[in-house]
Amino acid sequence: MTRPTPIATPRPAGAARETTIRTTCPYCGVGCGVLATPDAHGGIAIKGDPDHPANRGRLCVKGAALGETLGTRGRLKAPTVHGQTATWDVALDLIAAQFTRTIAAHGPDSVALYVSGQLLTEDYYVANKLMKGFIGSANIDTNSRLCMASSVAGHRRAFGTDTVPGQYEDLEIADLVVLVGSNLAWCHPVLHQRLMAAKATQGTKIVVIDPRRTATCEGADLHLALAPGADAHLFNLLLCHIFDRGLLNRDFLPHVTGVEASLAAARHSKPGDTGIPPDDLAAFLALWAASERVVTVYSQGINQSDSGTDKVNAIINCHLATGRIGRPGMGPLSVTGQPNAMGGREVGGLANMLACHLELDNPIHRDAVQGFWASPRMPAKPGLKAVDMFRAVEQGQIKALWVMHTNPAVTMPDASRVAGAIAACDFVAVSDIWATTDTARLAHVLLPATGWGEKDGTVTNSERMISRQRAFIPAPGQARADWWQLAAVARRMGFPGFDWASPAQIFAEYSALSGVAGQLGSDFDISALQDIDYDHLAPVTWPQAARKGGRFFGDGQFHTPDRKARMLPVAACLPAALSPGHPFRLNTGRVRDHWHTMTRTGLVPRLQQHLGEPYLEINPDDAARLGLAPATLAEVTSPQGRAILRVLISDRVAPGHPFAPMHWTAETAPTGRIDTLVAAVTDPISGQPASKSTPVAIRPYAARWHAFAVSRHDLRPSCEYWAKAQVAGGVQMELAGAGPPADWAVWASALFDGAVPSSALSDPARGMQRFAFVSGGRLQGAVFVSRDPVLVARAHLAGLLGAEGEDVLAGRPGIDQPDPGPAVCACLNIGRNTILRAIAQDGALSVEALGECLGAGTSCGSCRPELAALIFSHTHREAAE
Ligand SMILES: Nc1nc2c(c(=O)[nH]1)N[C@H]1C(S)=C(S)[C@@H](COP(=O)(O)OP(=O)(O)OC[C@H]3O[C@@H](n4cnc5c(=O)[nH]c(N)nc54)[C@H](O)[C@@H]3O)O[C@H]1N2
Ligand SMILES: Nc1nc2c(c(=O)[nH]1)N[C@H]1C(S)=C(S)[C@@H](COP(=O)(O)OP(=O)(O)OC[C@H]3O[C@@H](n4cnc5c(=O)[nH]c(N)nc54)[C@H](O)[C@@H]3O)O[C@H]1N2
Ligand code: SF4
Ligand SMILES: [Mo]
Repeated sequence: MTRPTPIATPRPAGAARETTIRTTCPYCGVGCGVLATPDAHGGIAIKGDPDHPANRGRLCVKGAALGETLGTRGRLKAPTVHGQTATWDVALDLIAAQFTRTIAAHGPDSVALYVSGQLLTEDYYVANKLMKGFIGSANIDTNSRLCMASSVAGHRRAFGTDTVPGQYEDLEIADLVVLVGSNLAWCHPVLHQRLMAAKATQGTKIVVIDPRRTATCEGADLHLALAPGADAHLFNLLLCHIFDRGLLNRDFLPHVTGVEASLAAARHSKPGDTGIPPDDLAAFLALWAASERVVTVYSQGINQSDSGTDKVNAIINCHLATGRIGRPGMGPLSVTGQPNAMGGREVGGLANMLACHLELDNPIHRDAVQGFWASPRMPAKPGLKAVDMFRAVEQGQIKALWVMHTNPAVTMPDASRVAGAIAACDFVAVSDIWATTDTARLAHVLLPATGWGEKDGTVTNSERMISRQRAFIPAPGQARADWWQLAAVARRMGFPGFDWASPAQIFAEYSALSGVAGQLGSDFDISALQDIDYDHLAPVTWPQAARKGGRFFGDGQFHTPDRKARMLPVAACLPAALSPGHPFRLNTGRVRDHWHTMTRTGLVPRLQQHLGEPYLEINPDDAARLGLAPATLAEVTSPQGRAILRVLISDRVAPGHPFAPMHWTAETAPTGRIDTLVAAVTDPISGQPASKSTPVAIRPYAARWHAFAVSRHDLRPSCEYWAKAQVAGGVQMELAGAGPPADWAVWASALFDGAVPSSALSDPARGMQRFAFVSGGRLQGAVFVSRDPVLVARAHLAGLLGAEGEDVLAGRPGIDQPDPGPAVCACLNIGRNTILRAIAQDGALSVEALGECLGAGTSCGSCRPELAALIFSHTHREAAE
């Protein structure tokens, strides 16, 4: 198993010497160790920590670009009240007074906290203590409800506790790794690299189960393109196969209940329900049956479903039936999304949990936590889950809301309705690092938080490894840590027990509470860490005790009253049928180089070059039927809302099942906000939204003109469609509209904030207009308008920003020279077209050959699956996307 590695001492206080600080990446749940070293130019050099057991020195492209996200420019540096800068005292007093007043008038359930799996454990602990222990309401929920809730519910149903049985190392020991509803190559890239390395050395078989052919499929032996939502049918069929082949594990079954009932329920699933070609299905069943060491990794394709919890249990059923759990190289493994999704679960951040894996609905557990906190009250019933919480805000039942480290106006399903509810709420406080997020704009009180690199605490990754995030740069302005903000409000509300001076003290209290939980039988007992040297805490996996070997349940001991695991009968069902009005099922998710609402990755030009505009990936047959040409715009509507997205025609998605990414906001592309379309349908058990299957209608967006602009300064678009991305010299923007402006020169001037174009070129017959803005002899900006999507080498034009004496309009920049295309290798900025040319003309027919020829894929390695995909497309002569 992975053992904690001793780490070097972080910079001693006051030391002037440049010292490398060990910290943890703030993005995905892989939880990679990062070395941050101040460089000679006032920046921070970022490297993977070779001693961190999660990544052993590797970083993906997002992690490697972390240094470029630091800095204080544009940050929220002081509290604001009603848009005016205020002191901390004024802002905190106001929050405390509003919460106190609201509770006095309407009871504790009239206030709520909506927090985040990106909070540090210490922040989360304080939020939970304040809300549950002192305000006396369980109305604290987190964006983990949108993310991990179905896994939590599935674990608790099967194991009696929310415990992840396995570890990353299991992926390297396994003979077969099944990735279900997980685009691991893009979303957990370093874990994917570890898996690919294991495949290269020992031939690990990999199966990907996803309706979409993702980058993850490139490294797989088998891709099952199942019908959306059919996962429970598939795993029910697997359970039947296990039984029929005599693979039930007779030694393990005494530790399991519900075998017969589960099998009986599974018999109702038919191969045709899965949508998988019979040969592929048979190959999968045979492979799973034949591989004792099998890990089934699952993520949002499972969790974000109206039957997410059932899907989780259908998977776990197969592992329990075969006893393939909790031993090296085998088990179900739910990979967590956010850096501290797991820590939030441990600390009881969800509305239906208590701290340290204790149960809110267990009076003994409640009393124990209340006693430990010496708190006046403790809610006996669960609080509202995220979707219901914002409904209660809308209906005025929740009258004071504090949102911390999350952007629900963008990422909640039915996002416009959620934004409307927040806007209409009597009192809203938001803690963020920016003032301009879609949610922050709706706040009455805005609190400046310290961000990554400025704050201290712990996070727990997908394999239960607790690592330190450490500060290595000063906080901008008056920004303060999230825990500090919460504790300060709690004290002002008159509550005792919120007097910590540091996160170390909070961690000590939390570990001590986990000891109390341990005495009540909880598996989450990290009390051995309460006296550790917090500053020097090395990554440590719980349970630390060697008796468990770092894994759970191999001994057949579960956390149910009879110590047995539960197999759950799963009555598999498919998502509700589509209606003629909304005949497409919209799948949503992530792209490789962006993190959620892009408040960090959006700052880094090289992370915009891979996929820098909101898009709709749609099958060629659908596109042809709808009359959607490549690179035009599509209008997507659902009963909830409307979006305009760039058309990306691709047979990676099946007919009827287009895909769109979730990252764009009112700041970056107002009509690209995908959750304005998504229905707030939830899983009945977990309350997790089904973010991947909204019925939509699609038609061409009737653009009369398209434009592409580059500018050294921010632009002021006034048209219906625009999407902005940062480039090295400023910004670039795609624009389009349904009606042309009366005067193009006036329009261009308004776009450039009143600047007067220094040159113009116009050909109205062809719908062509071009304007350039030169000042001080240097190009400040340019905009190219055309009737059809603009043909110009974007990177080339953006690269001319700030250049001297460029006659960009007459020179038709870049049109007559090869366009490198969107960057595939973001580290070395190597475009898709350059790579395709190397494949077709130079015969670079392997990822290694592309590396030798162009350098592509030789830095962080995140693009290697896509390089493989481009080679595959070429050699299989597929229709170009
Ligand atoms: N680059 C990047 N990485 C991230 C993040 C990010 O924003 N950007 N966010 C992090 C977070 S918080 C999370 S939760 C994780 C999410 O990580 P993933 O879950 O891997 O990512 P998603 O793209 O949301 O969805 C995964 C896949 O589910 C598939 N899917 C849709 N419907 C179904 C279905 O019915 N069945 C099956 N089997 N599959 C289906 C989609 O096609 C998609 O490819 O990523 C983390 N890592
Ligand atoms: N359609 C669709 N919707 C989805 C999903 C999907 O797959 N499809 N996925 C869902 C999932 S799994 C998730 S996890 C959510 C993620 O959704 P969100 O959590 O809403 O998205 P983020 O952009 O991560 O929001 C984090 C916010 O915290 C701020 N911030 C950064 N650092 C700090 C800090 O240190 N302190 C404070 N207080 N603030 C800080 C950032 O500026 C940003 O505004 O989206 C969900 N929504
Ligand atoms: S794999 Fe995840 S944790 Fe590791 S560097 Fe990339 S984003 Fe960060
Ligand atoms: Mo997530």
